Amino acid sequence: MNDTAKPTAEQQRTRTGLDKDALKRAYLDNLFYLRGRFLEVATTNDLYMAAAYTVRDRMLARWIKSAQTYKDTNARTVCYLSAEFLLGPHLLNNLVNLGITDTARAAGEELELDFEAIVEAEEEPGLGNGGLGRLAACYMDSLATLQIPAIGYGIRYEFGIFDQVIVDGWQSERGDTWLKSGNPWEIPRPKLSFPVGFGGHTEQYTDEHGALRMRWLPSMVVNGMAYDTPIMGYGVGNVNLLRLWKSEAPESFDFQAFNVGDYYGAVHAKMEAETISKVLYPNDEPEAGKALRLKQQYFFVSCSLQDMIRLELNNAGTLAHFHEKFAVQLNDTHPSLAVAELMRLLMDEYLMDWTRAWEITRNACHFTNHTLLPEALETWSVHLFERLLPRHLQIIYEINRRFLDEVRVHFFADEARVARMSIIDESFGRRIRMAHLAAVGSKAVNGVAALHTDLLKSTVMHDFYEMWPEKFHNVTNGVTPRRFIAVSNPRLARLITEACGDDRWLRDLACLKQLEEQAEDHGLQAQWRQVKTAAKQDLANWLGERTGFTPDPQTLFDVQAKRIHEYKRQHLSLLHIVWLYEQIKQNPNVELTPRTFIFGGKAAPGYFMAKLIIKLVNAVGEVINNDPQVSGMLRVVFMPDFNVKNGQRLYPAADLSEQISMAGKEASGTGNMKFSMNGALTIGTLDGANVEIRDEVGHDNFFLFGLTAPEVHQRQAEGYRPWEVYHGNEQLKSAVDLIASGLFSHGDTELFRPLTDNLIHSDPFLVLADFQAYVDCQRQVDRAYRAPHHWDRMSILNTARMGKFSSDRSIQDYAERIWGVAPVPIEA
Ligand code: 4GP
Repeated sequence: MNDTAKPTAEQQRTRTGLDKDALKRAYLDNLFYLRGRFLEVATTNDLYMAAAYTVRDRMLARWIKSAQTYKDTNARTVCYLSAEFLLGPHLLNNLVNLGITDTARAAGEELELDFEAIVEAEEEPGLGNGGLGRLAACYMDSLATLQIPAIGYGIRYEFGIFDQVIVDGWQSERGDTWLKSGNPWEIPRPKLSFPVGFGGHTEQYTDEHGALRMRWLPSMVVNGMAYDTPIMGYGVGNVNLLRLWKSEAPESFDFQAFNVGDYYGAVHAKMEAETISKVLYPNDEPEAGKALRLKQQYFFVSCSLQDMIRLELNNAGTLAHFHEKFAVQLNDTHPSLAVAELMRLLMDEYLMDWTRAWEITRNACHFTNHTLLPEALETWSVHLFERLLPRHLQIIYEINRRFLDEVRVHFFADEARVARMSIIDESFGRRIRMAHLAAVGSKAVNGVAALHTDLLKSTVMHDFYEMWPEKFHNVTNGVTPRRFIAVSNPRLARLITEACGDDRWLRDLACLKQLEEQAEDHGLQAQWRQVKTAAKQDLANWLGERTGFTPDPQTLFDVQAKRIHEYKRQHLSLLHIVWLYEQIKQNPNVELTPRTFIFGGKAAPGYFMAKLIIKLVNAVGEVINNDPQVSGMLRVVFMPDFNVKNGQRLYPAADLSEQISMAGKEASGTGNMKFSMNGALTIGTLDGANVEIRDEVGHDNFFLFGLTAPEVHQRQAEGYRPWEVYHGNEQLKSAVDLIASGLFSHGDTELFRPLTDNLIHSDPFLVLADFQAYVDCQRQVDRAYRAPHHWDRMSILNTARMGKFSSDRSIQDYAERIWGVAPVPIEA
């Protein structure tokens, strides 16, 4: 842009100023020019869109300045490759990060707009299943806030995670149509697109220097088109880029077919191409029809790497320093094809030799593992690879051949080890182990909490750890306090700022420590409790509107919100509830703290047992909530459609956070951090990041129960017999039997049998083994809640000691220990 084309300072102030009048003018302008509406006739969506554009306009100058500065300084850049980004609504988050929430509210008031309704109108982009997708979003927020140049690369799914509705107590899935009213945050880049091939064959040829080379002649090519979303840092000028790829048919797709009059054939090819970015796969699903998922993985990895190569060639003119320019982070195994694709691009397209290409690849990539669950450790059949990615298969074979030679030398003559470590699993039909590919092709491998990393090193990646101990790191997860305190819980944010004297804690969460000295202060405690009660009232009202049942905010809100999975053990909590119900029925005067149990979470559409657990929550709720004898003591409610937006209502309102997975199964958890930051106390096992949370908040301020990971291992090794536990504990037996009796299923004794039978006869996640410890621990919770000052003190201390669990700390860890990247400050 030459100087005369640049807007003047005055023009810029009116167009993108941050004061109230500028906001009002810009808002009406956007409503008029972008939506073609005036206030009196605008729909809620128009009003929201105008607000979003008004906010986006205020990010653009910073975005462009960031991009320009990163380019000019040739800054080392993090490329976060993730098949999922579970972003949550943008509007309020961007207002907070820009620091103009109050001004925007005031501007809205003067225009007589309903600010809350406008914020509420935003459809969140649900481009992730849960854990690792939400983590990616928190990391994007922290990267920008820490002023680290970064690009998030992923897929622009047309349909994200399904919407959950509850019909007759069962989960029912509805297609997520987040794009139907328009997405004001993204900028489409039709000219920024890359071809991605599939199928076909490879052939050898001799290049002009007489060297033998390979080329791949795919049988199908699709294009990946970029859609860019700005990611604002908090209180800084840095705005990073989230670049999501949409698949399209190449422009010329229809010519041939049209010439011979095959209109349908042409349209079919277009549809096939577009299918690739159509829908997010739900996880926790049994394997089926997954060729498309492999296509998705390759598609976004290839587009992203081609884009990085373009950037580097534009800037440096050579790829020799690609790995110095980019730190590529593979978010789980989904993008691990990057290892093979980068090799292919460097060798086949840019004619590098193997040694140099491997050097670059191995130094560019880094790999995070997010789960030890065997069913989540991705493998793909060699057969499928042959069909879809024949060139990559050759490259993987060659990587493996060279790698296994190293293994043979390192672990002298240990062929069993060679078979275990091979990228190709030969045991059940030949399959490619994606975690092995990622580990071999990466400079660093990390787990997401201390316990998880230890287990990674001692179990699934043990051989790799023995070979390359220096490659292994732990980076404990974190979450962004901007979204999960400031946006979700503005009352608490205000109180914290007041108590700390300033809002530095939002950029440096360790500052919350200052609250510690005031934890005993009855004045602060009273305000703290007021804030919690107000959040509980908000949630109660919302639940009342959605479910017809309004919980009483004076009761203890006991919340378990996360994906529904047997290892997370929602059914352990249910057994406790049923047990409590029996206690009250047998003795209506039993001394109990009145509680409302709130569950939220989606089950994978094909995961029967998880869906049955949802049905059981609702069934138990139906009976208990309608039993006048227990009303006032015990209530159960299922929050439908748990997503980022609804999570933001839940975290502030919880008194007790349930983190009760079987030890050794939850890699980290991040909900545990969100609840605790908002002053909930945790009841939990020594699993994932619970271990570190407990160490930070203090053992006295955490309700611990259950078997440890080594104890779980031992119980299972000895031959765990759940029926003995069941027969040996009368109260447990009676709770299980009550579920089986039909009391919660209108007399149907078959409905919940798969669940109760599974518990009694198999119980793979040791629900029965932990039952008594859990019930005993819940008794302690009950007593503690009846001592309000004591409880408030523990609650304040939980928030005060959460500094470690800011995603800023996690990103700082990655930056220093793994990526070697430095901030490039852009002034606000
Ligand atoms: C999740 C883990 O289950 C969870 O413990 C962890 O906090 C989160 O990743 C982020 O690291 N895993 C997944 C997955 O989401 O799909 O494997």
